[in-house]
Parts: sequence; structure tokens; C-alpha cells
Amino acid sequence: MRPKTTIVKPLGPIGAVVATALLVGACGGGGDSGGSRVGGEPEDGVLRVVADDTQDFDADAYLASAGDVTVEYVQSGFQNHTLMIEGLEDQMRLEVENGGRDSGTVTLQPGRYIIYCDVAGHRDGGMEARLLVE
Ligand SMILES: [Cu+2]
Repeated sequence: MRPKTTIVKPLGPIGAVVATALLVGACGGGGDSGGSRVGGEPEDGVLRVVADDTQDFDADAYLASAGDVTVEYVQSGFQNHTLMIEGLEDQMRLEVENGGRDSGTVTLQPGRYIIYCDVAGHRDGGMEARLLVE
């Protein structure tokens, strides 16, 4: 009988790297993302998140400005995916499938948040990203 294995994701070092990247991006101005995996905030103030069929978001971290944040969720493949913010699930839940898109608005205070997909197994598979609101 094999013992049940629990996979624990260490967040410490990765979080530090992402936080540094976010800070650099915030101070750099100019909006040159240069292929980084940090999703920047577009000029129209809409936070765009793309869901891939590899069960991943298009970035590991996103930036938004505090206040009413409009999130546009775009499906790049065919699988069903959802998007919500940890702890604020009752305020916004987006769902896409078959190349569709969905959008919603949520009011956010400055801080660090986690967005994720709640389709069974997807979050464990990597559908989780950071959201820095400043
Ligand atoms: Cu998903």
C-alpha cells in the first residue's frame, strides 16, 4: 500500500521573484513587457487574462490599479475554464469555453491576490496566477 502523496507548492522563492518582476515593471514605465510572463495592465484599464488548453494562464502574474477592475477572460482553445479571485469568489466568477470570452468587474483594494480556475484539477495543474493591485 503506497502512502498518499501530497504535493506542496513552495511559494516563497517564486513569490519573491514575481514580486521583484512586478516592482521592476511598475517602476519602469513605457510598457515594454519584452516577452515577460508578467501580464501588464493595458491602457484601457481592462485586465486581460488568456486561458490556454495546457491548463495555464498566459502569465504568472498580473497588474491592476485599485478600484473597479474589469477583467476580460479569453479562451485560446476549447476547454472549459473559469476565473475567480481567491477569497472574492462571491464577487466575480468568469467562465469560458470553445474560444469564447467572458468579462466582469470587481472592486479591489491594493494588495496581492491569487486568481485561479476552479475546474476540477486545473488549479493543481497550474491554473493559478498572482494579481498585484496597487
Ligand atoms: Cu481551467
